Amino acid sequence: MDSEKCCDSGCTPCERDPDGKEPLDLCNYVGGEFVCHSGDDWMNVLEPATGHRFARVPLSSEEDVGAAVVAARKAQPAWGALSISERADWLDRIADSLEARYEEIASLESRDTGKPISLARAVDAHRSIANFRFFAGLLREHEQEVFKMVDATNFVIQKPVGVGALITPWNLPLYLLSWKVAPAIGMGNTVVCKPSENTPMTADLLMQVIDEVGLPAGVVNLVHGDGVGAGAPLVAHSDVDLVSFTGGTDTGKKVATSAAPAFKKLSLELGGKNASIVFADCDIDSTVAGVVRAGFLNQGQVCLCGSRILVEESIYDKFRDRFVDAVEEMRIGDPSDEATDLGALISGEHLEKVSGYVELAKQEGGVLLTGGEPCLPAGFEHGNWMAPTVIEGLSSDSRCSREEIFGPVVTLHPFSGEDEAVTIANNTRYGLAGSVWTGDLERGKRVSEALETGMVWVNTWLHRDLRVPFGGVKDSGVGREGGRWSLGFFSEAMNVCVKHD
Ligand code: TXE
Repeated sequence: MDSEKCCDSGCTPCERDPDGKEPLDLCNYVGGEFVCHSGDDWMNVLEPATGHRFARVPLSSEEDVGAAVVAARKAQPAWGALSISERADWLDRIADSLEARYEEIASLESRDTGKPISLARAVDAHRSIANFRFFAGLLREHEQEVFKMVDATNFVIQKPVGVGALITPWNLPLYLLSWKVAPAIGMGNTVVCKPSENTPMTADLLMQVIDEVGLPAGVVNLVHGDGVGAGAPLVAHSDVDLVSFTGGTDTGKKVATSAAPAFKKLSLELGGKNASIVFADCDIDSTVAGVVRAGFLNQGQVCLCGSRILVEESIYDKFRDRFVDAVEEMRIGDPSDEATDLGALISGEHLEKVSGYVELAKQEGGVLLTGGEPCLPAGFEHGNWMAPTVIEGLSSDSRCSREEIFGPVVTLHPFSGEDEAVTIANNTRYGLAGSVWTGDLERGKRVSEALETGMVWVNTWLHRDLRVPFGGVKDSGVGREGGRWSLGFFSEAMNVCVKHD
């Protein structure tokens, strides 16, 4: 993005920054200090809803990444030597400080991502604090595993891995960054965070909090920048022992290619193309509401979104009509309005990608039942807006039915019988999540277990217990985080076998 243009319409920032203020220039956070990046390349941070520039993010380089890794390495021995309960106390201090800034997190996240303030409050701010509190509690409960033999005892020691690279995307910025930082430092690692260049603001706020609580210097570091300039050098850095990545599948491949030869511990949480499977015996009122939420939460920009809706033939027409009515009732517009259900998409580039899939759907024989065009709420002409879109009539083999669109676009597919539902649901390169809506809970579990995914919800969606494993299969990623799976990933298990009489 040209630093002199704040959007593709060619206007200059001064015409578009209504308050006329200079944008806030963000800094990196290295070794306990806010520092400028070594270069002078910047990227504008634009409000997705208005296109207004409100900050600039540094495009850091390999040199900046190197300094952050050095700081992390230097801090790791002392940090790793603390007791697990001492580190848990630090997580609670961070949570307390975040809690005091709850509303600020919500409004900043809403402004930075374009999501409705109600969502930023209920999901992003709430969960970011909960992540630190949850892992503080889990660490305190964590007991060393001991396996006794007749003549020996095995002690399992979970040691820190070392320096971790935590790379996060733009859809749930602080929610996902905190999900990684908390267990990573809780298990004694030190980290270098690289948030998305599209949504750097709450990562910056987290560094302010970390600075305020006085976390020892170098335990958490942050380098802003894009994938090529900062992300890739961070993954490749010879002194990075572990990489936890959440983002797109194609980028995940690049990360894996770079990390694998050095045998770095690697966790990849990637894209999804999840099915919501609706059986005729479902409670249709709660199912329509649940499947609309699963399809369009965060403007469909969640890897867990149910973007394919499979409906048992006998209720297809009735469900379709009820579903489209509910979609059309959603309010799209000003993210700062408490009544808004749908905000803007993250960027003009992403809007173009999603719009391209709608055009492709038409070419693939799809019929648009609602939506399908960019919409511009009054006063938000420079935002990235798309009306929620519902498409039917596509083959389950079509590209739009198998590829991740990651926007407010869902496809409807009728099925007859469980086997066909499972076949359609599994007919994609992804395998992250799904949901099954039925009055028969045995069937709900049976169909769930037949899905090639890492997670399934029955008669609900995104109902999260942080103790459970989170992750996917196939092109949705490798590994699991969450609960003890996070503690396991962010540590190296060592067994000490002590012989006795
Ligand atoms: O993700 P990227 P983006 C999907 C969704 C979306 C697509 C791209 O389909 O359209 O991914 O979104 C950093 N080495 N999801 O562009 O490119 C990058 O700077 C190291 C699903 O946000 O994967 C950012 O911080 N790092 C996903 C992070 O990786 C690199 C949520 C993610 O960027 C890098 C978001 C590289 N070579 C998008 N290139 C989910 N699973 O929820 C980029 N990065």
